[in-house]
Amino acid sequence: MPQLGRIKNVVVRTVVVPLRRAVIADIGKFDHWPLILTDIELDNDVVGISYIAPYRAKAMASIVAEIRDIIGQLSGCSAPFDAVQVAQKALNVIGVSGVSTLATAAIDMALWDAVAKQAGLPLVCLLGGSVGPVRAYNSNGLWRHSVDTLGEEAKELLTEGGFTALKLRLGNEHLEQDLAAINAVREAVGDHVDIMVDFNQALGLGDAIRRCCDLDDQGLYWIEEPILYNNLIGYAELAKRVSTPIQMGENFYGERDLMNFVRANATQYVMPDLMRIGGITGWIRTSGLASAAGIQMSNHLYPEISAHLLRATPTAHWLEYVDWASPILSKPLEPRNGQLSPLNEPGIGIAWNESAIAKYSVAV
Ligand code: SMN
Ligand code: MG
Repeated sequence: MPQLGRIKNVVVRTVVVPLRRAVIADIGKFDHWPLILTDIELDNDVVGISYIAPYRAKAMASIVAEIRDIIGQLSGCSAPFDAVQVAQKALNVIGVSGVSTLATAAIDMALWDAVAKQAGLPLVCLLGGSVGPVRAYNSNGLWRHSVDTLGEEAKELLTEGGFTALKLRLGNEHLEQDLAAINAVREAVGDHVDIMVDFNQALGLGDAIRRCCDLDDQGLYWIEEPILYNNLIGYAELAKRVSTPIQMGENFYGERDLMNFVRANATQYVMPDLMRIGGITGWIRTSGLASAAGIQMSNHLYPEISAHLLRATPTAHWLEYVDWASPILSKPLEPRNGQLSPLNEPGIGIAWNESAIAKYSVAV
């Protein structure tokens, strides 16, 4: 009987890559994007790889240290389920959310990559699905910069891969400024493009109720994270009062966060982020709950890996497309007709461009 290999060696590297368009949102401004790359080599020579993007370059040192700590607890075991159990038990004493989950996710995804490579299957096939297209929106722009440039940028974003849906970032001080941003994009793209909007937690609850109700007649596809991500009671109030569907979940840490929001009827849509939800294991657990609750589920970032998972997610909704990891990938995804297909090769959908990694490498 073939068996999973055992962990022989782990290499964790850090890079900071340039962004084509600076990210400007209420949570911060970023013109570069830090990535932690984890390579787990097994004793059968299979190498499982993953990346996570922790936003802040200076935060990488603590996460890398935690990845190494967890690897030290695994005693060579390369089964993702077992590894997550060990990591969650060990990290319980310092808190399972936050850095612990990010580090666990990095390891979990590299181990799933190794499992898929040992099976000789793309991740989606290992999960019982098939390789094929996923409907996507282009999230590579429309940040909170001057309203004068939004229309042109919106047109560019549509042509970058035949997209029919875009995400615009809001959360300006005054309603009129948010309306001007929506109008600029709508006038540029016409009536047949779906516009999602994202507040990145900019508003307090009272202001959010007022602002979202004021935007209800704008034909927006969803309103994302109007208030602080963990304000469960506030989201329940918003979901009840606002007619445009509420989207959130990029800051869920593990499947229980989704369960709590579902039980409170606190959101219409969810969009877990692989780094925070607990990697592929966390996604699988979460997608089961979303399916049972009948809640449509999109991804946040990590399009290369999420494309596999969405094709095995019963309530799959939209793929968020960003190309931020593309500078260090040898086979970046190519959007066509507003869709993306997961890489049709064994693994979770990523392969390194080693010379680019050397170029963008940073010490932590
Ligand atoms: C976002 C993602 C990454 C950095 C800043 C903001 C945003 C999204 O919340 O949903 O794309
Ligand atoms: Mg968001």
